Amino acid sequence: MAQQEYTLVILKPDCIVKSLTGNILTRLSEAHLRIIGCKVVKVSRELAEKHYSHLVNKPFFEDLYGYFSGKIYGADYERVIAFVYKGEDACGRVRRIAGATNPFEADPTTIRGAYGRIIQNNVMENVIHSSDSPESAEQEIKNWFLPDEIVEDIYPVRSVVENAVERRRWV
Ligand code: DAT
Ligand code: MG
Repeated sequence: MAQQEYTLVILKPDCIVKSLTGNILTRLSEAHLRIIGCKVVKVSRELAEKHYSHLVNKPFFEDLYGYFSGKIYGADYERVIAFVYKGEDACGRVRRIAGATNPFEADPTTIRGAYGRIIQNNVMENVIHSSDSPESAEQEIKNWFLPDEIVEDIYPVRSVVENAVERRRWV
């Protein structure tokens, strides 16, 4: 079997605001990968800083955070949808369908070229995140998902017994 790869895909808040989720997932289905994890996430400051650790010190980080967290769109849109995809050349295949970072430079047939734009403060509304390499994917997937939130064991795990952890349950 061909070498399997994993990639983290995030449908960003502008994707949700524009009701593009189904459309983008259809585009991604052309990569012939399989979804092995999926969840809706309200992005905390801590998670955003981990995810964009290479950009935390950039002057545009505050604006990037406002966009990526969805805060600039209001409380109904403070969420993203995160996926783990699996398959041959998963990172490359999704990146090619997603297109270049800057929507104005992206090929118009890519997701970012077709649906992205630049808004105030030079924020790139570029619809989708995808991991740029298997190494980035591993770090990013571990930031976003617990082992049991993915239907296959993809990286080594360790067992822990957690006592007295307070959790919320339905009444
Ligand atoms: P990509 O999302 O293509 O992997 P990246 O990791 O370099 O690109 O940057 C992450 C996001 O940060 C990107 O989707 C848009 C934003 N960004 C990057 N460089 C920027 C810049 N110079 N000005 C404004 N936003 C930027
Ligand atoms: Mg990146």
